[in-house]
Amino acid sequence: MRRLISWATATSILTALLTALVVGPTATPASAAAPGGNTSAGPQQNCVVVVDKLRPGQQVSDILQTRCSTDPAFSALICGDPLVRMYENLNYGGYGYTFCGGYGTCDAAGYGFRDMGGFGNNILSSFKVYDACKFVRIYDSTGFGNLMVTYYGNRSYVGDQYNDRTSSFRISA
Ligand SMILES: [Ca+2]
Ligand SMILES: [Ca+2]
Repeated sequence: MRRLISWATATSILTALLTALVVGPTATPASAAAPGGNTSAGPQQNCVVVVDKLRPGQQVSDILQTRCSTDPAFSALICGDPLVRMYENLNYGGYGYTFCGGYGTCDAAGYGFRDMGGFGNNILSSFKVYDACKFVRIYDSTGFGNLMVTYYGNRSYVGDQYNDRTSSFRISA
């Protein structure tokens, strides 16, 4: 009866299988999520979002432009009037989104983002505000539903209670 494979082939297959068995369990384990870390699928991009000013009677800022990059240094670009930069991790770490004012910094009306879907929904762990922008209201739901808290100034961590929940926000002077 004819052998289907040679001994040499059988040996190399066996070696490959043993190597796989040995290497498999030693593969890098998934690192434990740090507090404020993003454990769900995040944007994995650094994005700049230029938004229109809230008009009288308007609840939601129109988005004028969005540009993203996987380069972490990207956020330094083109943003004439940064309003707020939102980070996926605490202490201003990880990927993030910089929201820029299409018509200057914040005033009392400020800017409002109705839906963080596509802009890092449920990832927010820390943020920095710029210039006249001071008050940040974060909401658990889209459309400014379920206000969680109003912050004044930068936050290196939004806290366990509100971490990874922001789905819409307002920012104003
Ligand atoms: Ca996060
Ligand atoms: Ca939410």
